[in-house]
Amino acid sequence: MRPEEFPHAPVGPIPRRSFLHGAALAVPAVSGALAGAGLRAQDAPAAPGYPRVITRQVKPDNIEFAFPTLNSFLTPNEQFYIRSHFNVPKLTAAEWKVRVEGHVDRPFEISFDELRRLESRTITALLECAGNGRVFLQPLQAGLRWEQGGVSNGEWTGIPLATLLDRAGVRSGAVEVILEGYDTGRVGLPSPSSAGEISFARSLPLEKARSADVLLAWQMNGEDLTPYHGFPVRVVVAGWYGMASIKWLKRIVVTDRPYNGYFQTFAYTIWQRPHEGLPTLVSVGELDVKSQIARPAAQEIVPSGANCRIFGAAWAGEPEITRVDVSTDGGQSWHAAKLDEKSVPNAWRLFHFDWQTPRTAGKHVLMSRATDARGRTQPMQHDPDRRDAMITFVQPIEVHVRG
Ligand SMILES: Nc1nc2c(c(=O)[nH]1)N[C@H]1C(S)=C(S)[C@@H](COP(=O)(O)O)O[C@H]1N2
Ligand SMILES: [Mo]
Repeated sequence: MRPEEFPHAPVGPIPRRSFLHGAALAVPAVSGALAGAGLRAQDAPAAPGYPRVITRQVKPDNIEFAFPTLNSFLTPNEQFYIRSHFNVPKLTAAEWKVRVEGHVDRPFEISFDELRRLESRTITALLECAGNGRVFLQPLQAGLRWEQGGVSNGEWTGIPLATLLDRAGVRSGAVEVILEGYDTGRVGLPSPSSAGEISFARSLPLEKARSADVLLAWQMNGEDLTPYHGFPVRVVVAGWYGMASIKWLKRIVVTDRPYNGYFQTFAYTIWQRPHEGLPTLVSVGELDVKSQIARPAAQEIVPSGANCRIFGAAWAGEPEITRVDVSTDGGQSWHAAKLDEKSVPNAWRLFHFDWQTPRTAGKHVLMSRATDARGRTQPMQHDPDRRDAMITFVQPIEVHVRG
C-alpha cells in the first residue's frame, strides 16, 4: 500500500531557506496565488525544493524526516527517519534466524521463511526517538541534535512477539523479555563508555511483550524492510519511544530479573522522584503527548492579510488525541485546531488551523499544544528531570508576516 495523501495538506515544492541571505522565505502553507508557485528568483538560488530528509550523522547514518514536508498520514519509506547507534549489520533473509531462550521451557530458533508462515497482522504505529527535538533544549545537549523529524508514522506487518513466547513456554517467575539486535559497537565519549563491544538491546516488561501491538515485523508500508530499518526482521513496540523497537532482531531472552543493559539503564533514562523526592533513574518507555507544527516552518515568510494554514501532527501513543490548540501570539491566546477525522491508536493525528494573517508586517510566534484522552497536555517548558529525552514541551515557531 502506498502512503495515502492527506487532503488538507497543501503540496507543491517547499522552498528552503536562502543560505545567501539567511533570511526566511517560502510560502507553501499559504493558499491562493502563491501556494505551490515555487521559488521566487531572489529567494533560493540553487535549491530545487525543500530537502525531504536531513542527515544528522554519517557512519552510523542517522537521518531525520524533514518534518516541514509532512504531507501524508503514513511517512513514505524513503523519508522515514533513521536512528542507528552502530553500523547496519549485513544480513540475508536466507541466513537470518532469531533465537528464543532464557526462562522458558522450550528454547528454539526460527528462520525467516518459517516466521512468515505464521499468522501475521498489520498495525499502524508511530516511532519517535526519545531524543527528538533535542536541538531545542537550552543549554544545548550532547547527542544527536534532532530537530522535529526524529518521528515518523508507519504501517507494519509481522507476527506478535506473543506467538513466539507461547511456543517457547514462558516459565513462572519471568518478569521481562530482552530483545537483542545483530548490530554491535562501542559507545564512547561524550557518553559514559560501554563495556567494550556491545550489541543494541532493550527489555520490555513481560506484560507489554505479550501485547498484540508488539510485532516482529518484516514489512513497513507494504514493502520489505530496508537495511536501515532492520532488514529482515525488527521489533515494533507500538506506543513506546523508538528505542524499544529493536532492529535486526537476533535474540529474545526471557528473564526472571530486570535487565540493566547500557541502553536500558545508562542511556534512555530519566529522573523520577518516587522516594520522598529522591531522584531515581528510570528507563524511558511509553510515549508522552506531543504535537508539532510542520508548516509554516520556522523563519518562513507568510503574506500579510491572507489565509495561512497552520498544519501539523499530534500523538500520544495508545490514547487518542482529543484536542490540539494553536496560538499565533506566542501562547497568549489559544484556538482549537481542526483534527483529522482519522484517529488511529498509536499513530499520529493530523490537524490544521486557518490563520488570517495581520495586514501589517511583523514577527509572530506560532505554537501548538495537544491534549490526549488521559487528560495529559504538553507543558510549556522542558522538565529538567527528563534530561535530554522525552522532549514534549510546546515548541515556538517564529514566522515573518510580510506585505
Ligand atoms: N538494533 C538496533 N535497534 C534499534 C536501534 C539501534 O541502534 N539498533 N535504535 C533504536 C532507536 S533509538 C530508535 S529511535 C529506533 C529507530 O527506528 P528507525 O531507524 O527504523 O526509524 O530504532 C531503535 N532500534
Ligand atoms: Mo531513539
